[in-house]
Amino acid sequence: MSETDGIVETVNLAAEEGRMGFYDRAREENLAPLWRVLHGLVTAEPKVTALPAHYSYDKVRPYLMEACDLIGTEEAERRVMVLENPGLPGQSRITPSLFCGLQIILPGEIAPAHRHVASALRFIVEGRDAYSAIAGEKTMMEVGDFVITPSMTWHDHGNESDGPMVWIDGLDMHMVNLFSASFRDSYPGATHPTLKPQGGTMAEVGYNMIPEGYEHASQTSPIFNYSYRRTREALDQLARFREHDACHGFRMNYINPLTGSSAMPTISTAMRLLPKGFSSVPYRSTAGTVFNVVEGKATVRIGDQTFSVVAKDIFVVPSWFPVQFEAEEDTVMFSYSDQIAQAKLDYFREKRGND
Ligand code: 1HN
Repeated sequence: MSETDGIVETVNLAAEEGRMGFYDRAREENLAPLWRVLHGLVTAEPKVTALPAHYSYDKVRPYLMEACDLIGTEEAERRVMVLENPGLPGQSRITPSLFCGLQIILPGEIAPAHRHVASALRFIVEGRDAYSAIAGEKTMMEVGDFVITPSMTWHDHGNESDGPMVWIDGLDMHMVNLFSASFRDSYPGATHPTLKPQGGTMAEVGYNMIPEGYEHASQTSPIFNYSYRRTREALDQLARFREHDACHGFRMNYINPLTGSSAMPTISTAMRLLPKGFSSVPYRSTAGTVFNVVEGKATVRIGDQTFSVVAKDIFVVPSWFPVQFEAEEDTVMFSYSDQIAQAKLDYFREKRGND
């Protein structure tokens, strides 16, 4: 990026020489000429610095295990290896707006209670019989479950099994920090108190009914564990009678049952089934999207790069890169993106097909 990369094309560069003294004096007053930067600020197409990337679980897992030898959950607060976008190194970003990490918790360990403005999602990759306690209610987590920690709710995690538990942490703190709106508290104690029995929320809102007088102030879905068992069954039933989408296959978006909008206010989440042999029509959108393969095997073309992905792998499709899928087996993929945040701000754009 040179100093004149954003200069308006009609500006006479020779004449600029004579204006330098003015620019220097203006800088003393914290003033700068827009015409030298305008087209860098307002680009004709998305200026994408993130790169497509594939994180093979086979390659990443040994690092998670090694981290367990090196640090405990008490010392680390959260034992998470950050998935950095190779185009955005050192920034804890998988896309400009989204965080992605892999958290590992061993039998008997507790990730201590805290809360923050950033919303978080967990997507379970490996293990069983670990819980997340969120706003006073515990949920047990299984592979493929999508679990939500709403903004500013107390949460702690524990592993009651005899093996490691690994999940993806997806957070929106880069959006929060863009607005300088971050707050965080630690709970005085490893866990926070129980307020509701396990399954209480599902009884309240999980059956397409709500109790008389029920109130829910947050914009985040009250359902905080969308179980894989139910999601997978929905996809299977859907695939029996509906046409698949040419770009997305059989795709279901997670919603807040109280509003019909996305389950989280800033992060869109979805699960898709790509039947064996399915070859998608290319698709691009301004929503940078993180994928996790739950089942199957596929070839994913992102821009001019091709990745072979299998169960548990993670890959990222940055804004405006065309993506195309070839399913070698029945393949199920979870995804999260900043689509809903962009849509609420009237930014979101998408294109289907090859143009
Ligand atoms: C966090 O609070 C968790 O609660 C996981 O498990 C990952 C990454 C950045 C900031 C906060 C958790 C996180 C995080």
